[in-house]
Amino acid sequence: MRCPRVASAPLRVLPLLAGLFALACREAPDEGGAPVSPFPPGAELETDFDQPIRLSYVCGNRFLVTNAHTVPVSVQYRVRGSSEEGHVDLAAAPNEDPAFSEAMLEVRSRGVVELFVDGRPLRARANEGVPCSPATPAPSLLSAAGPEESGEWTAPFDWPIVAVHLMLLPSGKVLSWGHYGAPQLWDPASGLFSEVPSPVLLFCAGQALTADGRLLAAGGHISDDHGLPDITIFEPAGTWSQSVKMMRGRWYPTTTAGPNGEMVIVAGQDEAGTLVALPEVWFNGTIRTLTTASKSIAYYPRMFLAPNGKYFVAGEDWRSRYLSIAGTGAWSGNYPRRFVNRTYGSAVMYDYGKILYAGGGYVTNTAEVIDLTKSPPAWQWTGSMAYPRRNLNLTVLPTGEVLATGGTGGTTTSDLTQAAHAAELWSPSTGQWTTLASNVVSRGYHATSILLPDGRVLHSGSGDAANQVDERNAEIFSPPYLFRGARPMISAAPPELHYGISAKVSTPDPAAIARVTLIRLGAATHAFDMGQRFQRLSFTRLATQVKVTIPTNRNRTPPGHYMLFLLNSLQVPSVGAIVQVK
Ligand SMILES: [Cu+2]
Repeated sequence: MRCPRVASAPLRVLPLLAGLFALACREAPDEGGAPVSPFPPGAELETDFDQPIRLSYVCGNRFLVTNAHTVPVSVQYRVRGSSEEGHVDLAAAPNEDPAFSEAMLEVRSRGVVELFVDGRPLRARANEGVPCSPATPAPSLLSAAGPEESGEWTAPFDWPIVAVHLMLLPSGKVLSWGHYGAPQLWDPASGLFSEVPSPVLLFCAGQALTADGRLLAAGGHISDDHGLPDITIFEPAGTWSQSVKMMRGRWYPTTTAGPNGEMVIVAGQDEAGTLVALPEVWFNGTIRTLTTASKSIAYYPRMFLAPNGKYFVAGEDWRSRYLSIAGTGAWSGNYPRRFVNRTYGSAVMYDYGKILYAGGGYVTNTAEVIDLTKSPPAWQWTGSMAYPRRNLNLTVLPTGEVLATGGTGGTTTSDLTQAAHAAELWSPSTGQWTTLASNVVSRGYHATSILLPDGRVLHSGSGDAANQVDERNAEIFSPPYLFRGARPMISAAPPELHYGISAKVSTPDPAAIARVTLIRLGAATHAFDMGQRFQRLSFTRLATQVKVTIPTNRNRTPPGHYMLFLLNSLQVPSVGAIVQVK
């Protein structure tokens, strides 16, 4: 269980607030007569990530107020241009992550909401006029729908450990590990497990596949909040090796594969429990530190290789940013999300340069998207899920739709009373979510999901911490597309696809193929899959094949292993062929 207090060593509230007031008051217009807003023009656009009391817009007339102080605070609000006012009592920040309390504020009038403490102006935030989510559909409607509309779950089946980390390997087998017990290799074809003991305890490491198909895990577990400096590699032959050590330990880091075979490692807590501010870049058994890119970022950052070749950290911090690993490294940009607190929300690159971020916090059903092919990029609202959830997993499907599984609407890490069982499917074309079939097992903290090559989604984990039930089992979801008639078939695919060189994928009926898509193999933990990324491939139809070409842009398709899918016009995918892009 993770309980860091990132930026909140006990705060001396009064002097700090006084400082804020002084600043705000100095900027306020000094006029008598008619009531004038004490906030400077444009104040509602201000970003206030570093401030202990934050105000953010949610949807409709709803706002969220958060308090990072370790004492309760009462704030007053007004709605600009109306007589509406009131107050919000904020509890002290809890001693767990995220280390702030929050309260929903729903106002009657549409207008800028202004926040005050003891009558002094603190923050203002515009009402962005975003509709709130549709009502949760009635369970009776859902159970009436067939699998061609709502998909279908298998019954839970045994898994030898809690699969806190869940990875698809180039062999098509699934590697998993948790806190207790040896890592396990599962063969989906036979259903059999084999134990693959690791040289160090990899619980809470950050893992992703390298360009040549090795699973690289950065860090590991000494104790809660204390990480190992090891880099441990699972080789394709099924054995472990140890690479060069990092400069400091990392517990809760993220590892992201780059365009030239480099593996970028950020965040995590070291042997002493201190956040490691400097990223490191592993390449072929060597490691370098980005000495000019110091930034303390919390939790497993939701990081993606972006179209510009930099690494986009979408969260969990409110402000998204780019990390450049050129030279000694640099951070740039400042793209605040629409929703401030997405702690243990999930994020996925659902198309080239496009990221969906959903859920998280205490607890939201909202979601937002950003398009990194635009400059500057900006987060935009998309549809909200039917169920609020944190510790959910987002998994991109061969269609480019995104499946949300698991997680809980409970406001503490171990509260599974509000567990979300229904899978939900997000459409990139409409921005709307559809509620699908429900699984059986409540999966919250340490739940994991990955896409299998056969187009189903493996959902496992939950437990091994936070006094939760240890779920040593898994369930598999078959999305609706598997109940919509015959699947296209890949009769042969080349094991390697080379940049800029066309390759032929054999299929009995090329005329039926409407789309070709590519998804990097998944590597999920802590509500985030560090491996998966989706893209569409252009193709041409031949007599018994489709011809595809991997674009030469390595930022689009970093080298490594992907599932290649053929889809027909009903959006039914083939079984994916695992191919290596190089
Ligand atoms: Cu954990």
